[in-house]
Amino acid sequence: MKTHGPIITRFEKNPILTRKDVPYPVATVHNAGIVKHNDRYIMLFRSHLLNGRSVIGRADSEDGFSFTVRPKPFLTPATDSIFGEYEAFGVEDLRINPVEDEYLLTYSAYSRHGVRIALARTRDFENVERIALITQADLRNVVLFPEKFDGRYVRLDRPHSEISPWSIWISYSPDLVHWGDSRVIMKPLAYHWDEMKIGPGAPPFKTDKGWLHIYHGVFKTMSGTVYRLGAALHDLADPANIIGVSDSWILQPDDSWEVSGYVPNVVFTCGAVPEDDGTVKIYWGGADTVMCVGTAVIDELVALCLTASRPAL
Ligand code: M1P
Repeated sequence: MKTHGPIITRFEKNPILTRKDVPYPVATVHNAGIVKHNDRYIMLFRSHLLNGRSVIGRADSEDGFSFTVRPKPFLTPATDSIFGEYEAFGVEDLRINPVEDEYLLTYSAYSRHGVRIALARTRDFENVERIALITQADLRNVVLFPEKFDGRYVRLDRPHSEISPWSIWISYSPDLVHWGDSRVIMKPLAYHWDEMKIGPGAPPFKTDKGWLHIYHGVFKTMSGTVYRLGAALHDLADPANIIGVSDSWILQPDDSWEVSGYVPNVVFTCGAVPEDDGTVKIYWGGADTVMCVGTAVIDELVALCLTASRPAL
């Protein structure tokens, strides 16, 4: 196991995407979901429009580092049906969840009623079908496991709660629409880098030792909050069982575009791509303003969870 030095090696040409790369007027490019589809990397990123509301853009890449943005946004707020009512203020922080033979898109839907999570599906990133609004208000950061367990879909989410610190919960569904059997599985740890709140980050991916989940944790300082990334390992057969959580963060804001921007001191992930060579590309928004990428060795992340672990609950 690595005992010193960075766990994530930042790409030397970060940031990989900024508002200057977008052919329509936006203030930011951040918090992108990403997958490798037909040997191409597809990134669905969030941008604040110049009225402060968010849409989702699409960028494509051959190598996972150099991206070209499509001329028009990929997903804008619906204007009809129940989705129109709940997406009126914007769509944010989309995750691309590869589940069985399709991609399930989970994203924050904002409206005068608060924030809730919408779920849509695509197979080709051309046709998108909205399925359901899968949470009530004040819930964010939903990621899905790539496989069903006992015939049910499984998700992680993060209710907004001032009563119990913002924690990570698990829920199950037979049909993607109705969710239940919810319970908390991971909490912020007092006097620790993630003591204020935690939230699911990238959709979990399979390793031979467990499902690896990169999450975000927040610490409150005298001059604001700091968003960092951590790693947790879930049991392969029962993802509600967390078998290890890295005691130390794996990434913190260091580069100038992570320390300063739309929201200072933020690294926030919505996507990671495991590669055949045993590495994983981890993507994050810097200061809610730009997109960055770095590479880690999967075995080192797993070892960090198993050998230097803090309690999950
Ligand atoms: O500004 C940092 C992040 O704040 C919120 O995340 P969370 O509710 O998990 O703390 C979101 O607005 C997120 O988009 C943003 O990056």
